[in-house]
Amino acid sequence: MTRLTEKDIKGLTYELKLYDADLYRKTGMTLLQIACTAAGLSIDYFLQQSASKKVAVVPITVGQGIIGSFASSIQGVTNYLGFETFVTEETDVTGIAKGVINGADILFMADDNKFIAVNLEKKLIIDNGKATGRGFVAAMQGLANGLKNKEVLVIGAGQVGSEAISYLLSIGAKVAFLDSDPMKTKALIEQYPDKLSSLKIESNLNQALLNYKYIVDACPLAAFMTQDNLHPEAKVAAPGVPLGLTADLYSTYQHNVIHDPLQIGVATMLAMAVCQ
Ligand code: 2YC
Repeated sequence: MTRLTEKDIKGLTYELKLYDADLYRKTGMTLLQIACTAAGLSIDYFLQQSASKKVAVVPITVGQGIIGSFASSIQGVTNYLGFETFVTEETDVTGIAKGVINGADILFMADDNKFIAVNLEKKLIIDNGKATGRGFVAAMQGLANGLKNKEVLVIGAGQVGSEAISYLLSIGAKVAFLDSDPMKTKALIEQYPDKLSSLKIESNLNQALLNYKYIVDACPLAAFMTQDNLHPEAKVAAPGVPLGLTADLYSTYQHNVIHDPLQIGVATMLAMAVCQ
């Protein structure tokens, strides 16, 4: 996924209540329900875990370094979902050590290439890309009143897109996808030999956009969805940045769009990390 900037996430923590209310209006699901649905665990179990498990977020300085508000935004989401969370004062290895010493059961950390949650007790690594793909499909189920037997276009077959495809197939949706890299397309088809009747490759983005009501935008292109090239009743799941819709379209059409820079991905990482 494209690297965040502080501008993308500033204020996220303070707006979580409003964000969750908006999410509920669009999908009929709360952030908690979306995360637990995507992770396949009961809300009761998640809440029971929140009473006893502690989360540490460790800032990582390697490569392009710290992103302002990144660690505190993660803490904001895990706190909001009921888990006691602290951001370690130290960074990198010292931060990891301090997190464990101060009793964290789950660590969140990200370098320039990977953003993970680690369940220390269960030796489990949850990747943000996978969690984001599942979380946004779970939210899309709410937006679409169920996706079984419905046709969904997934744009981009990278980490987020390929997990979205996998989850969509598992809930009985009919998936069409396209990716600029033919190798990724080929790899995906080979991954699902028994699902070929529910899996279709599209080759022309503009043509595909007009033909599908449900779209998962898992590609790094900015502002390629406009008033003119979308299905008139399109509903879009658009994880992360940059946003695939033009700012104009998003301002008038956001009631049919699920979009955030971190929230659903982090919430789903937490649910997948506490797993039942
Ligand atoms: O502040 C820090 O600890 C930095 N090392 C965090 C770097 C995150 C880089 N990754 C991204 O911006 C995006 C995430 C939204 C998920 C994947 N890439």
